[in-house]
Amino acid sequence: MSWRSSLTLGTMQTPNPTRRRFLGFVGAAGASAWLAGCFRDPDAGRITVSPNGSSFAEPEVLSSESGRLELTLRAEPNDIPWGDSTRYGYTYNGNTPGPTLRVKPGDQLTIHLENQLDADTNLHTHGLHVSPSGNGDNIFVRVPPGGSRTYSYQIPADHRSGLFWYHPHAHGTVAPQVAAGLAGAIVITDQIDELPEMAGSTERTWILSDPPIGEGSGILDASGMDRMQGREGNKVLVNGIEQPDITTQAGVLERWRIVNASSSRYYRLGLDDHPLHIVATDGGRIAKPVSVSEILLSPGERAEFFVRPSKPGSYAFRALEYDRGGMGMGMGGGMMGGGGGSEELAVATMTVTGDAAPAALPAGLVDADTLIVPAHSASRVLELGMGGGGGGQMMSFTIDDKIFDGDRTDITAGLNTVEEWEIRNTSPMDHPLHLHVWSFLVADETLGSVWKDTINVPANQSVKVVVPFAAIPGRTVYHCHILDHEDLGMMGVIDVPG
Ligand SMILES: [Cu+2]
Repeated sequence: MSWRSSLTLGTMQTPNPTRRRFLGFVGAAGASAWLAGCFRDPDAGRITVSPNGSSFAEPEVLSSESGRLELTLRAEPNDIPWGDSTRYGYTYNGNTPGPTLRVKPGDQLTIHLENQLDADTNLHTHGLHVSPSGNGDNIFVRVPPGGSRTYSYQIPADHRSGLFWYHPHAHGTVAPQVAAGLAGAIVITDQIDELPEMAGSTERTWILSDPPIGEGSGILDASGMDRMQGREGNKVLVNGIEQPDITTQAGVLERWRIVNASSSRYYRLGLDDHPLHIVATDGGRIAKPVSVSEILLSPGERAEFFVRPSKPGSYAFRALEYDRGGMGMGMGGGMMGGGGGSEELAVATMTVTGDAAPAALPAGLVDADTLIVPAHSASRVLELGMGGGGGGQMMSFTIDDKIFDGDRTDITAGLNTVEEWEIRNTSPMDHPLHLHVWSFLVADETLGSVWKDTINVPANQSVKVVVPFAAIPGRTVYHCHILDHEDLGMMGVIDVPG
């Protein structure tokens, strides 16, 4: 059995004062060069973004009231403010990321999607345990240019709390639309969020993206090689801002919720001199906080953790080097690419004032009984593979040797049964597998048993997950969350008949 961890516990990074000072200097220079900062224009309702050195800011937050949240999301191309210039991208209601939606278990969420793009789009609520049928989380429906559709999601009364997100899922256009900016956070809160340490913390939601930066729709084009490798931009943005600065005080409990909304980029994240006290993985909260030195977030994954600043200083939050493998075809030149190696990048800076003892962490979160892996009645092997591609043809990206066909059902599972899936990756690059609607349990070597909906399967390795097909029937998909791979066909259809 080969359980693998997507959240890895390494040794603590040895502090590197030289490097830290250097990054701090760059941050300070950026701040003085871009005095405009980040602010909300009350007339346009848009965030004006400096390319570098702005304060941390979050999208507009829309919260449910009396069990309901209803809103319109208008997807449209826009020239997004970028320093004293603009960059081309896609926005929801004029902004990227779109609004953060805060709801509770039992709520009804209604979203009127308007498509002002020149291609089909639609909406997926990533990680929500809601119906994939009818007007629910139905990714088979496509909304044509100029069209609209009303989505209605009944969030179960026993839904786990945590960070989820929404983005388009119209097969064939997903990677460019998400890369161009169409994403937003969904936060589900419950009694865990009311624990004194949680409620008293400084909560921040981070949407990480690496959009193409430039003018005109041509920036959304990607070469065949870029699509096979999975497109990556040159800059990492936090809520649309490059290298924001977080200002906080020693003794404050910072709580960060992070979603990797990049179409392909992996983030191996670490904060100088501060362990990360994990509270939740992408499927929900864990039993009690666990300290790690770094986390790896593949596309689609989320994490929630505490940071406990206690000493004054400026600390870099960085994406460390990560090699997610690559094509490595090595034939005829030109196809070597660079593989998927990401270089180290500064993501944000935390500036701490004062000197105080670190704040206390909550002793417990969810009841450990909710994390017990149930016995399974069926086992299944899924194989993620790459093949073909000779003679100048595009390489194929497959699950069980098949390319996506929405009219074909690949897996049928019984409602309220439990299956164990072994996901094998026979290719030389990592693929993060995401299953819609039904989260699964993973025995993480560091965190113990956790709920997840997206799991990285490293190159030439395999992982096992246990999936309870609980309560909600329907037909939907599982796929690689390197979204170019999904668009190229690395997706299958699962049906859980009611
Ligand atoms: Cu993939």
